[in-house]
Amino acid sequence: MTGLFITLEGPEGAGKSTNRDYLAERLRAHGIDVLMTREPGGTPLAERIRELLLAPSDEPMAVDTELLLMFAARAQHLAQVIRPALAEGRVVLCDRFTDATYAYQGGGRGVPEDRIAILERFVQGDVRPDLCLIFDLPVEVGLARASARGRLDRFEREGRAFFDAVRQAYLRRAAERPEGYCVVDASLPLIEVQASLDALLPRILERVRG
Ligand code: T5A
Repeated sequence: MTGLFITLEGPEGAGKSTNRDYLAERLRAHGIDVLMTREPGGTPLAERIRELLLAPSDEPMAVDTELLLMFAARAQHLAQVIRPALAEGRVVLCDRFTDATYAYQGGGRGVPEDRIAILERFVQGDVRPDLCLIFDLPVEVGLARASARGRLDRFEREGRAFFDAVRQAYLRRAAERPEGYCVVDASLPLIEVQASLDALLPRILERVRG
């Protein structure tokens, strides 16, 4: 039995966590067994790696260190949480996954895609999201939402050009493989974003039920 792996992606403050909770609630209302998780993180050890990645520090983190820590956390998350849940036939809703690496480390930091692809194959084997929902919105809108929460993490301190590159990288990936992605307009009021998810629900339920 294999489950369904759905990832939620997008720039800072796009509403991924809010909408992951909403989607889980809607799927559960249909009797679907849902596991919610996030990256970087998702296990105690991976959450410790997340702390290293997000904490601002006087010592600049080398780009390769950041890339490898993302995949180290992912390896742990896959082993402990994602693979077992999929093997049990559950629906996994994951707040960020490897598309974030292509967007942030690839688009934002300039790591060549083929280097990321090598690590993707090494760490994930054949595990790929069945569906990736990209919550897209103008950079300034997302940053305003994220900064309303107070203290900024290491990524949120980046400049506008970084986040523009992240957003474009996400949109490029969605355009290259439209069958695996769904771009949601996350700049709309929450109720309208959730209506977009409601519209997607039949497609998701059909895939869960095979
Ligand atoms: N990262 C991650 C990488 O660089 N590479 C990788 O491989 C991975 C996996 C942490 C960082 O790690 C980087 C990217 C990130 O910078 P994170 O914590 O998941 O990842 O990222 P954040 O984007 O910082 O998480 P946020 O919590 O800021 O964003 P969300 O989850 O998109 O937004 P959410 O749901 O918390 O909402 C933010 C606020 O906006 C409101 C919510 O109520 C909340 O207050 N909101 C709306 N307001 C108005 N209208 C709407 N439609 C709204 N939707 C939500």
